[in-house]
Amino acid sequence: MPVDSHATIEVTAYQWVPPFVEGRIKDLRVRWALEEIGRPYREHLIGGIFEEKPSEYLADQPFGQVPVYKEDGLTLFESGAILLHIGEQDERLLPRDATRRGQAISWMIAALNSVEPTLQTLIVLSVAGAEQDWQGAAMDAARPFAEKRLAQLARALGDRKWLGGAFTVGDLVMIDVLRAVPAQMLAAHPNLTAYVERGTKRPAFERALKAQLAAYASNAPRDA
Ligand SMILES: N[C@@H](CCC(=O)N[C@@H](CS)C(=O)NCC(=O)O)C(=O)O
Repeated sequence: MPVDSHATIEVTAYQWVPPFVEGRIKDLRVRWALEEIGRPYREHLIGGIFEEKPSEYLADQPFGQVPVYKEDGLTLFESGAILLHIGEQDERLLPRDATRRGQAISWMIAALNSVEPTLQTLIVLSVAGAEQDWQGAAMDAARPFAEKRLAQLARALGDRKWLGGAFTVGDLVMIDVLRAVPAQMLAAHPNLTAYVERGTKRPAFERALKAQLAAYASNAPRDA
């Protein structure tokens, strides 16, 4: 429901990405958060992921990435900063109570800063190292860092439903980060597998994913 061409909030997304990253682009986090609180947004589709970004776009997002978020003259980049801003507007994503709020922010930063980098290294090596004779050794060297973070996270989550008790932006980002974990690596931690399933079964997540995929479906290049 929240995709609405007349909405005051604007979220950038790509018109097209290669199939293997469909559903994995980070505007999804922003769409998901807005779906959770029922805030409408309009999409600003900026072309293909590999296209050079125009200077006007780089003025908003210096690294030429998505997402960018605009609302009433405010322009934000970095999904974490955007989610904090959205959370400020609704305690269903960011509790007002200082302790629970601090936990939610801590888990969100942990997802972005402690867990995601270990997984990104593996992803970069799997793409950039494809068919290179050093790939296996490089991935073997990087994998223990990701495995250690997952084990630590599994221990911290324990048998709780969400990291801070109730669902927050911390869970939203952590679950999106964990979606990139290879299935057999995640399977070592049944509680993390169940956590990701719980998050991605939320109707708001399902609507956000559907909206992102719909943008690609209507804009895919003919020769793709
Ligand atoms: N730290 C940024 C990362 C954003 C990001 O990685 N965006 C990717 C798509 S998921 C992108 O636009 N990549 C294109 C590029 O780096 O040129 C955030 O969380 O917003």
